[in-house]
Amino acid sequence: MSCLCLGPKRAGKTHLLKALQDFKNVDFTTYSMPTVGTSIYTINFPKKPPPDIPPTAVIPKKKKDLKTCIDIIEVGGSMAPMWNRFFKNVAKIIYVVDTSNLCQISAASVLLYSILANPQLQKTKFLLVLTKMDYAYRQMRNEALLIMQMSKLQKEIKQSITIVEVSSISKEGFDQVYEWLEKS
Ligand SMILES: Nc1nc2c(ncn2[C@@H]2O[C@H](COP(=O)(O)OP(=O)(O)OP(=O)(O)O)[C@@H](O)[C@H]2O)c(=O)[nH]1
Ligand SMILES: [Mg+2]
Repeated sequence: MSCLCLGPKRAGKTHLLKALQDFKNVDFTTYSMPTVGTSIYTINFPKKPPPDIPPTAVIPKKKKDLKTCIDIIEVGGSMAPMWNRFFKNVAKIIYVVDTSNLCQISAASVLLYSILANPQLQKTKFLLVLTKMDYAYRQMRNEALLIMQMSKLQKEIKQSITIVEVSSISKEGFDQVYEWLEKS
């Protein structure tokens, strides 16, 4: 079972995945190249501080199958006509939408509808990432969702969609993304 990251060209997929992978090593100064084809990113879940356990408490054994990381495949926006070639055995899809690009939001939603309608993805879990929230001229969450007609769409689909506002510059929303990725 795989996890895909999809979204239109320059939506912010690569930047998001690199920042989730290692925020300190993201080079914000260079122009990022479009992803031609696919790229794979291994994302480690942040270590949680140990809970305060009283000295007399019985410490439960660690679950062996507890996941510590996840591999995510980014398929470039320029590959949109071919995205469906990657839809076999997909457990999760992160769908990235650039909220600073008004013209792209409605186009992004049309692409999202076509993905949600794909018979191979009826049991897939979706994370809708409204990104570039650090821009002053972005669309606010409700405006972006209105343009995408999300409330109407959610009534018609079987999949569960989690929506999160993110900035790959300020790390806003990262905790929610990690939490969603960690949930099996
Ligand atoms: N201000 C701001 N800029 C961002 C953010 N995320 C991405 N960007 C910028 O948006 C541009 C496009 O980002 P990419 O991550 O390359 O976009 P992509 O979705 O991978 O694009 P393709 O690979 O062509 O499909 C880059 O210049 C990024 O630095 C963000 O959260 N805030
Ligand atoms: Mg990319």
